[in-house]
Amino acid sequence: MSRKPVVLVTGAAGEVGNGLIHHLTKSAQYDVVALDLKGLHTVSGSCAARIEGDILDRRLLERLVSEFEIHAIFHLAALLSTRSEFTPATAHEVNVTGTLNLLELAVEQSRWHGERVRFLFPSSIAVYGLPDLATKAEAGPVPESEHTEPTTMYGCNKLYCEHLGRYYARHYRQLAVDRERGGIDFRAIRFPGLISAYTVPHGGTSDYAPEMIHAAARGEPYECFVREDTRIPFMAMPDAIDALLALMQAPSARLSTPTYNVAAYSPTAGEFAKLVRDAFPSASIAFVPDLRRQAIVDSWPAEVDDARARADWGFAPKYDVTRTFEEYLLPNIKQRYATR
Ligand code: AKB
Repeated sequence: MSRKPVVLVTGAAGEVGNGLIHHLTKSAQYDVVALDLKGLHTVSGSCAARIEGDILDRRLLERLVSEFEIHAIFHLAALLSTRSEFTPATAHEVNVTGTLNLLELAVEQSRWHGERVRFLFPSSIAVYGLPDLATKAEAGPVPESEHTEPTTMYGCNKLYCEHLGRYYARHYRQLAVDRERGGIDFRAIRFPGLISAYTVPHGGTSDYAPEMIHAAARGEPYECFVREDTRIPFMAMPDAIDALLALMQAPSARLSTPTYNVAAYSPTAGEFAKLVRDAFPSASIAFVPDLRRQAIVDSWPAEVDDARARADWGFAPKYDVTRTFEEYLLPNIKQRYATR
């Protein structure tokens, strides 16, 4: 029985998933299987299948092996940093055991069709843990190898899964007599805060930027939960999706590491608020720091060094902060709320 060669996207109904599937199906280069717990009706594009299910459901994953020939996986399903702090054990289950389940699925798939499965994993700036603001200020653009001491369950999960992916790609069954070669081609991107014109994230600690602009577009007052001087890296969602697609398509020989930093700009929360007020003069924005969430964001770098991504696979964000507002956010976000 022939199975359809497909690309599997988990977390398909999420912020990144929605945009990624739109691009994947538009190119018609891939048949896409969209998997998420719920919300798949929001996924645009003609998917080969939309499956509502849990990445912790091993019987469901076995069914995927029997029905599809999976050649690439974008594993986007995760609980983000703030939400994970309220349910750390559940976050570990979803973020780590869920990822382990998908890696096992990829190995099984590779056994069946004999090719390496490209496994794209969205890691995060949350894997970094700067110990204090003085160190954060002195650190400058942080490279992949420094300050990887996360202070959140989510950051620990993401850092561990980077190593888990590297293990499955390079050391899996290393003591077996019939050691299988290279079932998985694991590639990870440490994303900064992501800003979408179409969706607002839930449960993240970088959410203040997208929340602020969407509140202004809706004409609602916004209380920002971090200080005005808070600085971390951000990126427009289209650049995040382009980065995932570029890394997936990069020849393995070009890649010097499994995990890459990417970023585009690092405004302070106050600078972001000025851009929002310039765009929405009646915007009501107050800074009311939540000291516990503030401590998380203060442990994340102000900037990351993405030189490796630029050198190895040509990462080059299209949107700086000005273009993000003028060409991406404002025209789309105004239209989004005008039709509401
Ligand atoms: C979060 O805030 O948890 C995420 C992230 C920075 O990975 N948006």
